[in-house]
Amino acid sequence: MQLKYGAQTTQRRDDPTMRAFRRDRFGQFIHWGLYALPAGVWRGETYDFAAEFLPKSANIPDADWQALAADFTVDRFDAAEWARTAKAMGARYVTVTAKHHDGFCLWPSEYSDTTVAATPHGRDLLGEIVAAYEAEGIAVHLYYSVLDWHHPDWRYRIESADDEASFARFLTFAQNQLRELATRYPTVRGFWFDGTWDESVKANGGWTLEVERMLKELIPGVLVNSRLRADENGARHRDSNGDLMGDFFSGYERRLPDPWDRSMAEHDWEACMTIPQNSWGHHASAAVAATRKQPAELIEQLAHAVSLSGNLLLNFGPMGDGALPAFEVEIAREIGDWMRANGEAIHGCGMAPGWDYPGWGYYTQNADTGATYAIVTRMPVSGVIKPQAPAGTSIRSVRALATGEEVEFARLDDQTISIPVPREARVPIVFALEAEREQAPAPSQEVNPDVA
Ligand code: FHN
Repeated sequence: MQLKYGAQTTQRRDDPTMRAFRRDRFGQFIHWGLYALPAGVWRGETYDFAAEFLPKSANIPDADWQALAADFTVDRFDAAEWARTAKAMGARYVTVTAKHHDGFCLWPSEYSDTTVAATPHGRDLLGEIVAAYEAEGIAVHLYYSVLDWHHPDWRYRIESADDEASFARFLTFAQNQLRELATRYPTVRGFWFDGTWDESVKANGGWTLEVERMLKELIPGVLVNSRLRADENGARHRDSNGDLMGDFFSGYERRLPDPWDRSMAEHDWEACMTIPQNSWGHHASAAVAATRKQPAELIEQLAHAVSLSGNLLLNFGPMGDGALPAFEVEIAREIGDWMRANGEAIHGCGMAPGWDYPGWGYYTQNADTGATYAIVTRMPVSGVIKPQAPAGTSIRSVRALATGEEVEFARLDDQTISIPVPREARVPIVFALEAEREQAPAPSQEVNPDVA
């Protein structure tokens, strides 16, 4: 089907920026805005739904919500500290909410009346974040919610000529803001769109394409996630022909594909993940806290994503005063300890061709070096894992990645070995597997009497 606003190419990007994003594999998501102040609590009542949805959960009038800007004094905010924490965790890029659904902007946008300019300090918090992360060598992507609860011209659907005129104004506003962002922060590596699922946006596939073009013209090579885009039929992420729009698929949110779904490696993709069950912004509720994932589970999710050639974007929700909550600092520290010893199996790695999903964990492989890794996340009851190399290859040596020590193994057949995993080993444990093609049988020395 010939499409006007669908995918502009079926080719996968393979330029330096895309390759860098692909190699990074692990990013930090930051959700920070006015919602970090009430943290899910309004007038003494706790709303356990996502903290950033509080204006809706508690039915808060917009003026009361925007008045929070006066309390957004961010006394403990230190962008350099956030960036150091991310780096030590092993994150190679950050995606930060420039504007979330409530419309509040972390930069002093000239197009909006609800921005950091309305806070007592008036600081360009987004600019500070961009500079601090880039100083640590961490690439920055900007999250932008098209959905905007504050803007008078936002519409969920277009039902009248009036709606149409309002929404046309809204799209101009959003495009102006995006141009402003790309012009103020030209070093950013990506734009991450959200809040694009409503009928109004889906009816404006042409606008989504135009925005992608504009950003790529302003910042050559910039990455745009698939969530921005809709085609003329309202198909999102993938156009009506099934082709991916944008540079990488970003439809996995708080979930991951089946670990055996090897078709995932056909395109670039990224899954985003919360630490609690469902809050992106900082939440003060004990019930929400009770749903927090452990570092080992988050590492498992990272290994899972990389084993299917995807990235994981792990969310942090700093507090209203700008400090990172202690539990997030601790999680970042534990993941960082693991990454320092085992990051070789993550950064620069992707699917290990021919190594089937083993059940006890994940295989990853570095395409440049060919090194293959077995990341054990679920210890079999037997205490033994049995890696199986692809047909025609055989495993020659095994090394525990964290210690570098050679590991004894038994050969079960040409392709399969058995490795006893020490009972005291804390999963996720990683083994570096060296596999080689089996020697081709030596040519027969027998003389053919007919030609001799
Ligand atoms: O509603 C938002 C949510 O607050 C958060 O920003 C996530 C991140 O992917 N996206 C939306 C839901 O899809």
